[in-house]
Amino acid sequence: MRKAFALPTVAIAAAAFPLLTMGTALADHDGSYQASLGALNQSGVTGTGMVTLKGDQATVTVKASNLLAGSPHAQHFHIGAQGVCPTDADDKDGDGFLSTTEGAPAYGAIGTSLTTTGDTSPDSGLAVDRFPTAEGGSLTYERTFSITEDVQKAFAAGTAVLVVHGVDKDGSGAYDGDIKSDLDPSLPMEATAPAACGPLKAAQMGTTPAGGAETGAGATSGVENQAAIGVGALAAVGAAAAGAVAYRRRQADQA
Ligand SMILES: [Cu+2]
Repeated sequence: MRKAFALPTVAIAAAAFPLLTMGTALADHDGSYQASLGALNQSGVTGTGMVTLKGDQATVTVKASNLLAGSPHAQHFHIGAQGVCPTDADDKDGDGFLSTTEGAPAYGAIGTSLTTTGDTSPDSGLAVDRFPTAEGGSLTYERTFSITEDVQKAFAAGTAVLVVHGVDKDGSGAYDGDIKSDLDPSLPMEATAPAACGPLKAAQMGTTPAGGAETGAGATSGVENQAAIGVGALAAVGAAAAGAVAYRRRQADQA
């Protein structure tokens, strides 16, 4: 009698288990990551970055101060290198600037562009009209969007680095100067040189109650976000191109 009951129970449990695991499975990078921003290029910039990952959805918060006021600041997750920040000693060409390229052996290439709207791919790396402007020298950024698999893996590997660009090195109050950007020679170096950098390290795990991840609400909102980003990205291609031209015109007028 007892044996007869036991078999169906096991069968039911086995049938239910795959559904249960699908609902509760955590990607190996899920969790919170934090960066403490340190100054590069003697910018004096300080700040913090916080990223919460759940599947491909990233909720990103960046706070930074002592930035060039009233100017846009490109910001990215850099990936694929050592997961550390360069120093001014990495100014290999000795032009007085640690350029974005000179920092790449330490922090890698752009994996995600932390734009305010639309596309977040590396293609938007210099879409200055869609990066936050530091009103009064400070910026606060928060956005939730999907990140690509290579960036997810970088977080898991501890090689994702938050970098904020744009430094008024000569103190003129604008991005200017004779040295041109290594990324886009139509821009001054000051507009693209890294101003602050911080490796994104896994924060304390286990702050989310066990079992809290299986709620359906997060997954639903994630799908909605993806749809919204898809539509936004199409519109952004044209806007980014127009914005970049306008930006260069403004810079040219100031020069
Ligand atoms: Cu960058």
